[in-house]
Amino acid sequence: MKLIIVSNRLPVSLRRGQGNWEFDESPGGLASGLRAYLRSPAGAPASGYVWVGWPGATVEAEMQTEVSCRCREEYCACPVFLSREETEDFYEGFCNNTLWPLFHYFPSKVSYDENGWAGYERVNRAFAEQVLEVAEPGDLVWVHDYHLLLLPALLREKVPGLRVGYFLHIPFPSYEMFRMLPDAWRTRLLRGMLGADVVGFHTHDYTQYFLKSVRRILGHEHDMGRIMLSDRQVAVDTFPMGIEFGSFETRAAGAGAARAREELLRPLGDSRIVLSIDRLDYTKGITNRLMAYDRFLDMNPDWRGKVVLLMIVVPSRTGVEDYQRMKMRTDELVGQINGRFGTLTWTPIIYQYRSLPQEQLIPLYSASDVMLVTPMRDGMNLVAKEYVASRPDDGGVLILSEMAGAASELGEATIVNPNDVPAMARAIKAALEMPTEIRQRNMAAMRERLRRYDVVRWAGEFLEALQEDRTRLDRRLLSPTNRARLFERFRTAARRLVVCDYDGTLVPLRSSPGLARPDGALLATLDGLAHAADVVIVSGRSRADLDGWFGGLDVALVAEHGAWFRERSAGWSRPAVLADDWKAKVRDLMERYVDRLPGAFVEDKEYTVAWHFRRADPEPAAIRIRELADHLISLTETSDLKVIEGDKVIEVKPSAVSKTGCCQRFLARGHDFVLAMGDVTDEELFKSLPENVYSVRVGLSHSYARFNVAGQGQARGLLESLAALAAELAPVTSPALS
Ligand code: GDG
Repeated sequence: MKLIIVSNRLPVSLRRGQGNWEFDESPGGLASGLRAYLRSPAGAPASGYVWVGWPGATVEAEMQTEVSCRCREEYCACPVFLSREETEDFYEGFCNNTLWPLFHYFPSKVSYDENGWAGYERVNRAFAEQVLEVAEPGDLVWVHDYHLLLLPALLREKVPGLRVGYFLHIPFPSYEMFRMLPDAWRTRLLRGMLGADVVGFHTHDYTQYFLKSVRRILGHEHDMGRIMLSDRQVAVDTFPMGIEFGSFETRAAGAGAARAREELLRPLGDSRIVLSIDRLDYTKGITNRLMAYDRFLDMNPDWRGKVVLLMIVVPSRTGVEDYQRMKMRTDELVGQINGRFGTLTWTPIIYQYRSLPQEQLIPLYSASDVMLVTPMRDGMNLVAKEYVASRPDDGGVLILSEMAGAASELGEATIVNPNDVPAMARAIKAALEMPTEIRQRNMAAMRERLRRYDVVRWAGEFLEALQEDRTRLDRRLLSPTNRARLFERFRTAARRLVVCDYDGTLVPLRSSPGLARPDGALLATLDGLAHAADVVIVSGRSRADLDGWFGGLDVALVAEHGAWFRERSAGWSRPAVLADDWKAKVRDLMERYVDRLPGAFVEDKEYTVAWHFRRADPEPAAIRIRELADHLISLTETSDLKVIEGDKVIEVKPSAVSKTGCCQRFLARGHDFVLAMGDVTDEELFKSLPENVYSVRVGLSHSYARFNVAGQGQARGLLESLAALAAELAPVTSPALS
């Protein structure tokens, strides 16, 4: 088993040298974090890893083989080559002009360009092809970040059994923001992510926002973060990314950093240092930060001449006009502040517009009294964590935006709102004047947490979840061996019985009960099965529905959860005489709740009344259903009625009515092979069955059934195969059910 890491950028970037391509390490939190994990003793599985991604430049066709070989041999990397046009539509287009601003809450900057979307789809497909070229059975694939939201589903389409994890490094926005995308895009993006077995986010909020969008847009519920799809589960969870804590700590305490610190501090004399480092981006809050520093100097004349803001802005997306404007605005503001407060001997802001080697970052971190990390939005922000890790002296104060993912872990930092310029100005003053004892206590607490949850632990936990999850699900599924045994038992049995639920087992659940009619293939399957087995369809449907659909087949029927049954080639009977005088009261109550939830409706049957909410908005439905359930339970608690909850439906029926009770009459007839298949509403039946019965629950959930099949499609497949086998067997000569 090898690990396949997939990210937009490879950990190496190509640069055109003299007549040749040169290779540099790619910067950025994702690349350096994963590099650290792969280097660690706990990292990369024994059989190795390969990294699939874009090499950062357009490589001419004739050079691609050579570049691929070098990437493979020297960096375990597998490049995805993209044309200039592809990177424009994909990267500059959909990634940076649509997803980036939307996911960072800048809706006015979002472009809804269709070429961008087309490019995004095309490039995600190109990534899928490349991954599939290197993937082998048993490999783990770990897809990263917003550039590749469609990739997990594309991979699963081609290789359904592949283990795929997905991690988003930027925020997942609230539903109100995400829904701004056109329906076709937002649906595809969510389905793309749900192609993974495990989906991870930095914070609990992002996880919740994602689950909410999935519920509202795709209609999939979740149970403690597990989304039940028709054929599998997706685990959605929070994994806050850490840093290589030990490495920062050791280097900060080393002699090299001490020398560099000295050199840095010498020209600054006794000035206290406030540090700011980020990529030039509108999400980083650079303008507001400068305004806060301006306000701080304005309000605190005593501090003038005694403090310096060291501001490193790393160039990014330099070709984009918006970013060029931002650069001009930053230059201008820095000039204004230096002009307004500076003297011949003191410059308030030392501003560097360039990238620094990491070796220079660490002395900067460890020499600064205050670190200002005040993004407008940030998925996590590793700079904040690197600052904390680089303070083995427990010194320094971190001022951190509440909009950075890191704020949910670093509560001991001075937390600020990046829109509140006066509060940030006050925070700078308070940080500079913070008593040593408090400063050290805060720093020590944050360091302890980051030391424990470092990048190796982060990656390890994610990959463990990916592996664990699969193992657990595998255990519940009807395995090929058990399936073969079931077929053998069916073949050799003298009398066979097949009991099947209808909705959710024989046909998929539909938005309205009227839409879930049996298709021709299903009728043929049941007819084929009835050739060699006694077949009973057990349903909550009315007898009129069942008669209309299956009246022509030689099968037995159970309607309204057991209120009625029909033996093969006989009329309908009731197991007991039932009262229906309670129905009007229950129906009235349910009607009241229909008025309170658009899309809900009441189905009135002979002995049961059902309230359906499959077509309703799932958010308000989740509230109403609890209220209605409470109300129904208190209304019926002194009566002989029972409230049952199904999939997007709640029903009231007489207690005497039960599928289980009704099925017992069919079970006690000396069959030596029994298969009972059903869904959530059949748990009571599964519980009552003897051990030798093949009980099969449709969907991956805990169950009293012996086995699970992943979804309704698989349930149908099983019956079709049994029907094919039945055709080879002798017909049922003396039907047991008659
Ligand atoms: C995404 C999310 C999330 C910075 N300046 C220089 C330099 N850096 C290094 C830092 C740090 C990394 O770059 C930046 O970390 P961020 O956390 O800001 O992450 P990004 O990679 O920009 O972006 C972000 C992250 O993914 C991880 O999930 O935290 O929210 O946007 O490691 O040290 N490195 C060098 N020179 C610099 O001048 N060498």
